[in-house]
Amino acid sequence: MKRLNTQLQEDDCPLELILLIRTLLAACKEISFRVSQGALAGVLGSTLSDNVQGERQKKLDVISNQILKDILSESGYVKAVSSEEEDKVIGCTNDGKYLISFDPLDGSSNTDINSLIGTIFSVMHAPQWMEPDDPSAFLQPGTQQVAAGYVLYGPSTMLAMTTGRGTHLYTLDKTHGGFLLTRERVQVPRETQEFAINTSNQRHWEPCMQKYMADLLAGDQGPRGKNYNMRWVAAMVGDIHRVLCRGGIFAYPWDNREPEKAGKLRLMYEANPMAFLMEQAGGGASTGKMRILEVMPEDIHQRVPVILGSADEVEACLEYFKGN
Ligand code: AFP
Repeated sequence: MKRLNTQLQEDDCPLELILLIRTLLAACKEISFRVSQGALAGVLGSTLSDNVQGERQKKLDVISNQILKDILSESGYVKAVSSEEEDKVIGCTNDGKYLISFDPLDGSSNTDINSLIGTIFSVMHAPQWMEPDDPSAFLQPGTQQVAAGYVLYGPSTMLAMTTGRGTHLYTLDKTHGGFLLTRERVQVPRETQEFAINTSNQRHWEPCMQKYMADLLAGDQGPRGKNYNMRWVAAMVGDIHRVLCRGGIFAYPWDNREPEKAGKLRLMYEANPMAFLMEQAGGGASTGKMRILEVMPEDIHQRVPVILGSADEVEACLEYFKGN
């Protein structure tokens, strides 16, 4: 099986980016180990503090965030990092060439039930003019990402990553400690009969999204003319992994429970990296109004509605948004 390094070289990835990715993955391997220790190491459960998003932090959120910050800031390749768990960006090395945004532990409410969780990351070039702690340098659209992916801490520890030459899946071989290529150039099937949308929120959505869901639920008796199945992991990283592997549509639309927020999921830490992976695998990625990767960020913690997955199903969903 091909090693990660070999695949990155074949994809013409610059040496410094390869070294950065390897450093990032060293941090993820450490997180994978900590996660696997679970209750034996006393890492389950919540802390007594809230993060910048106003969410109660899990102990593993804090541990994963610290591991990533420590390893990346000492690497020499990174000018600044931005984390879902941090209020402000953290300046690292002045001549570092890259900026990294990450959600250290997506789906962290799953930690206590031993279910899927993962680390999501997005890498961009650092502008030369920027001061390391300047958040404005991060405000680039997702089209500027040079690498993005996630590490999924499941029955196997898996990496899904793109550097703009397709989306590849790797599996961590814990016997020698390296990620090995286990699926090259993933192609998401264009059509699907599976959705991952938290339908318990349906009554809070915009009418167009409610109508889309009603038509999916009507199955072969409705306008879509086919039956759908539903899956919901409550960790985007797990749901997107399934969509990459066998197709599907994942959405977290805007809803009126907190109408001032554009959605639940974060543009820089969740939507952009997943949209890059999805498009590189032939899938679609939209906010309902525009391509996710073209959203111009105004804030590092900005939220967006997301619709991602099998290209034809995403298109079908977007038809309901037309004229809205
Ligand atoms: P946590 O990391 O706080 O568990 O949130 C995970 C998440 O942001 C995303 O990964 C899930 O798809 C989504 O929230 C689940 O949200 P609901 O709990 O509203 O279904």
